Amino acid sequence: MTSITRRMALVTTAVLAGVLATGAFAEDGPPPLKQKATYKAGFAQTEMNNPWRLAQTASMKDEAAKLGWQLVYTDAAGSAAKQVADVNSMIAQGVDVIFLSPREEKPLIPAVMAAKKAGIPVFLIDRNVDQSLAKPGKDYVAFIGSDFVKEGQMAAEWLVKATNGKANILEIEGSTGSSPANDRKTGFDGIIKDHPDMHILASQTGNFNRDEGRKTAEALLQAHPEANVIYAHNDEMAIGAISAIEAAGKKPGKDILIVSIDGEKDALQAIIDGKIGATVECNPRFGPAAFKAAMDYAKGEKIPPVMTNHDNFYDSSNAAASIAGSY
Ligand code: GYE
Repeated sequence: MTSITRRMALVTTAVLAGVLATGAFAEDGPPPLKQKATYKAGFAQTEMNNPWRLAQTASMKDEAAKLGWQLVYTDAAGSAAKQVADVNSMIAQGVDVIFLSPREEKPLIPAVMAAKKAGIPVFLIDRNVDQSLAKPGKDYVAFIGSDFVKEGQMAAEWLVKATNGKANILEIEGSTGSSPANDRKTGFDGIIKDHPDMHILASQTGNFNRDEGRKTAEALLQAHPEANVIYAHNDEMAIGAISAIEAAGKKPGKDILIVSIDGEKDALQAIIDGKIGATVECNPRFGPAAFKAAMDYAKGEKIPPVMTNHDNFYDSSNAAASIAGSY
C-alpha cells in the first residue's frame, strides 16, 4: 500500500466509524428516526374481521398507550387501495414512523415507497410485501412476523402423521395475493408433494374469513365427495368449514380431518370438542416487539431485516391447557 492509499483507507475507516457513531444511514437505506421522548406513530391495519386482527390491534394500541405515544390508527376494511390511501394520509399528517400490515404483497409497494420518499421509516408487521419489489434494510426497516412457510410445513407434517400419509385434501386459501396465503400454501404443498398417497384435490380462497371459508368448503365438498381432509390457511375458515361439513351430513374430525393455522380461542375449543385436529399458532401480539424495534432503530442500533415470532402448535395434547391464554 502506498502512503496515499493508506491515508485514503484511514479516511474511509474514519468516515465509516462516524456514520456508525451518529446512526446516519446509507444513502439508499430506509429513512432514519430521530430520538425523541415521544412519537406520533401510524398503524395501518388491513381489516378487523376476526379475533386474530382484534388481538393484533389491541396489542398495538396497548403498547402505544403504555409508552405514551400518539397512535394514528386506520382500518383498511379489506381493501388494499384504501390501505394505500391510509398510509398516504399518515404521511400527510406527519407521523414519525409507520407500522404497516400490508394486505397484499404487490399493491402495497407504492405505500412503502411513498413513506420512504417522505422520509418516514416503515416497519412491516404481520404480513410482508413482494421481496423483488421492496427490501428490508433498504425500502423499509424490517419485517416482524411469523415464518408462514414453516407454519404450512408444520400443518402438513401433522397431517402426514395423522393420516399415515394417505389423504384427499381440500385446501382453503387465505386472501389472494397476501404473503401468509402465498407462503402457507408453499410450505404445505411442498411437504405433501413428497407423499404419493396424499392428494390436494382442490385449492381455493376463503379470504381468511369465517363465512367465505364456509362457502368455499361447501362448494369444494360438493365437487369432491372423496375428500377426507380440509387444510385451512386460518382458524376462522376452519370454523366455517366445520359448519359446511356438518351441513353436508358429515362429522368434522372423523369423516373430514381439519388442520389449520392461528391458534385462536374458538379453534382450541374445536380441538377440545374433537372437530379440529390441530392448529399451528400464529402469534398476533406484535405491540411490544414493534415499538421496541422502532426505539432501537432511533438509537442507531442495527435492526435485523427479518424478526421472526415464535409460534406454538396445538392439538388434543395441549389445547385444554392453552385455551386460557389464547385470544
Ligand atoms: O392468520 C389471519 C389474518 O396475516 C398472519 O391474517 C395474518 C393472517 C392471520 O386475518 O387470521
